[in-house]
Amino acid sequence: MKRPLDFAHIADIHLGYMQYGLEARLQDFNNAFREAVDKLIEIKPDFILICGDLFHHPRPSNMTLEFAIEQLCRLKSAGIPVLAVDGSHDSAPNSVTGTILRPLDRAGLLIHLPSRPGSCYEGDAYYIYGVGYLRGRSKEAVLSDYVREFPPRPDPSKFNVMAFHMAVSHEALGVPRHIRGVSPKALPPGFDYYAGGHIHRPCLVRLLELGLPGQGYLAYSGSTETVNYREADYDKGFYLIHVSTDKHVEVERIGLEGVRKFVVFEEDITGLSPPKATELLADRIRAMDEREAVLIPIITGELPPGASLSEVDLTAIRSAASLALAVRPVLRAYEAELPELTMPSEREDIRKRAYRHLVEIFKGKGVEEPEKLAEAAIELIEPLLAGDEKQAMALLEGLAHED
Ligand SMILES: [Mn+2]
Repeated sequence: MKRPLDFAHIADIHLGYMQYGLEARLQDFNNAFREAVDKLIEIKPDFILICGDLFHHPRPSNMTLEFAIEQLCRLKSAGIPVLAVDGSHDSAPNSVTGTILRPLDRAGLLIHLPSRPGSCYEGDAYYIYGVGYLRGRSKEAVLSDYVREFPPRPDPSKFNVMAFHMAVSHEALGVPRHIRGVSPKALPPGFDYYAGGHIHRPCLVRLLELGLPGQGYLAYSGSTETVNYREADYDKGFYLIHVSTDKHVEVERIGLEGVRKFVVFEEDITGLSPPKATELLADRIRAMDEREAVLIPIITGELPPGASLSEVDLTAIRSAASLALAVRPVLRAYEAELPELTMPSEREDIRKRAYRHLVEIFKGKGVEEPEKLAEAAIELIEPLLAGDEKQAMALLEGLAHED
């Protein structure tokens, strides 16, 4: 290579995402990008690669667009070119709408790789090939179609980078199993660095480890803010790639500090009635409460027989915090299946079984004196079946007036 090269790899910025309907969360995504831009202006790399999902929506609000333009203008003034591909969130939803990245390209604020001839951009020391998010059920098939239509032409005398927004399946990349991605072998060969977006967990893997030729890496830079509470633990930031003239690659992680804190914790409510479970969770929220944090209690376990999930008072749990920005309970507990009733032989037996069954249901609902209520329910059956309304009313009134 003619000269050493430094470039930044960033992705999944999700501008315009108003998580939980909170203006503060929308600002968080803006703040994370602003912090990244601050750092990038200081670092002044040769170029910046945005590997998809700059925006959370294909048609961002005017406010979000204004913010993005402001930041892209700052980079332009600093003389740092921005190259981008679209992601699953900001790619063209249809051919009429098109992608938001095209007008930004036309305005000279970024280079939208897929809009450029050959889906690439070339400098004196680098060749960058970009593939945005590809719609279609078989990602390998749509990728191979794309590569056939726009054949990549990596230049061995330059540093060759492929920017993409898709999941690559390999255990070293830790891509969740439910995400069907392409095999590393489906990627076009000849690149020194494969810069990925779409997977929000940062990951840096040697090409050799993926069975690909070359000394470089395949990397996901991860997201810049927490798009889903499951990603709360992942480091937020981007990569800075240093390449020497003999193509020796060193990758540096640049972390973002101003990211919103999430406190995610699990609480098992097995055996508790819904009111008791609500109480326990409210207590836990008060104990975990933290200024400006997002609290995510994950409620697990099995409710007692007869109790239903809708009886867990999520509003009471949410309002137990006084310092946190928000409390967002995740209800993963399940309702108990009631024991199956087998046909008894005697009439007396069915009454006993029904009684025991009802006691369990009322206990689960946190009813006081469940035995008394179950007994009354059983006694009601006979007059109801006989159409004896008077007798049924008398029983009900007796129940209401007893205390
Ligand atoms: Mn994303």
